[in-house]
Amino acid sequence: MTQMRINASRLNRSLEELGRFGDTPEGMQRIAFSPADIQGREYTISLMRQAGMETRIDSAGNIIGLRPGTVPGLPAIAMGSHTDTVPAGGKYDGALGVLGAVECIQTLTDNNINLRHPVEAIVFTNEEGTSFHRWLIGSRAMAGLLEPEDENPVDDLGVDLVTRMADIGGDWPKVSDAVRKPEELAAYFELHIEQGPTLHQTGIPIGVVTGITGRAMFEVEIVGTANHAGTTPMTHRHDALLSASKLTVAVNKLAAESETCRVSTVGSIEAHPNAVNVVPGSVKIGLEFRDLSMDALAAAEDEFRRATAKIGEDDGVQMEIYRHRFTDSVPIETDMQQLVEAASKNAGLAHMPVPSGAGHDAQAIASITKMAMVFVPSTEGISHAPQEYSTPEDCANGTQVLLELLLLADESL
Ligand code: HGY
Ligand code: MN
Ligand code: MN
Repeated sequence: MTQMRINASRLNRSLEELGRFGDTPEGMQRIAFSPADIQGREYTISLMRQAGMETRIDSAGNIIGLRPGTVPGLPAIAMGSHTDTVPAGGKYDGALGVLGAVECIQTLTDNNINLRHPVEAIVFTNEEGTSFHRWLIGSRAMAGLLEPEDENPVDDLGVDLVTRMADIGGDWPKVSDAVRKPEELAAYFELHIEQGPTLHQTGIPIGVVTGITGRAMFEVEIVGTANHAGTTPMTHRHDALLSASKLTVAVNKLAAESETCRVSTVGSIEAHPNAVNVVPGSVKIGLEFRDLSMDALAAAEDEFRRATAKIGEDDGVQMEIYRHRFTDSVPIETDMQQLVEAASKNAGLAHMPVPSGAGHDAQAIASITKMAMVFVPSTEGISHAPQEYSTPEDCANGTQVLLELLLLADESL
């Protein structure tokens, strides 16, 4: 175990501080590009500078803090995550990975330790995708994985991405400048809360992430006939909300009953005109499937399309499916998992292999460099909710492992 220890109280203080930006009685509302997100980004930049990093914002709005290395020409070892949250989210998702990275670099500075490699702490833009309904925007931009649909979408308030990016210091028309070449990075490490129950239930403090889930995401517009709720006979209705409900049950059964994929969720719904005395004329739902197997996601899409067509026919409603590009699942290389195991041992902490059911910036960055992820327990496995919580000890443990990982990588890569 190295003598160098991160400063646990400083780390947890910064988590509390960042958690103030966007905190509401309903949970965290630090949605990407919002005023709270901008405040959280500015706070994080101030911590990076305090830790002695040079900071910059790339054209995709990613914040990159840099601590130079001692050996000229070596690629950087990067660590990071995101500071944006889902609506009514928690204080630890993303925040721990960013502030843990900053704490590691602050600890190096405190101890006057200079590594061979340059070290970077990165805040990726709009990881959650709450804004624009497209996730991993910053990390996919850095990895050169943007799609035509990312060119300049308009958000739910009618503001385009070029404008939102300018608000946070990005320059979306020049987003290609944000692309990093593989030779620029030696590795990327992401500390994150597990967002599931395994570590909490087993009492093991560190998760060695074995792979990150794939994801298929769709929106469906269901168009029926708006009509008077009091006068329209039941046999004369084309009730879009009823059809949406049948589709919701069908999507749920894909995972819950036929086990076509690991999980399936209808997470958002908009009914129009959303009045109790009007038979709903149109409804928009957002849904997603997740699985480590991309074949399972393809099978789920087939079953979902069949169910959608049948409900449309039976109910006499129109069904319009919008398919987002699938996010590929990413296995984590054995040698990188072994590095996390060694780092956990150096930190004197028990560890176990855990797959990630959540998506992460690491799965985009994996396409340009080696990567590894470290998990800490989520109390009761809860996340994406105000009850999301990881103890100060768990947060400090994960950050210590991140520091040990950085030191091992600096020697071995
Ligand atoms: O949705 C997710 O899996 C992640 O929290 N963005
Ligand atoms: Mn999340
Ligand atoms: Mn996250």
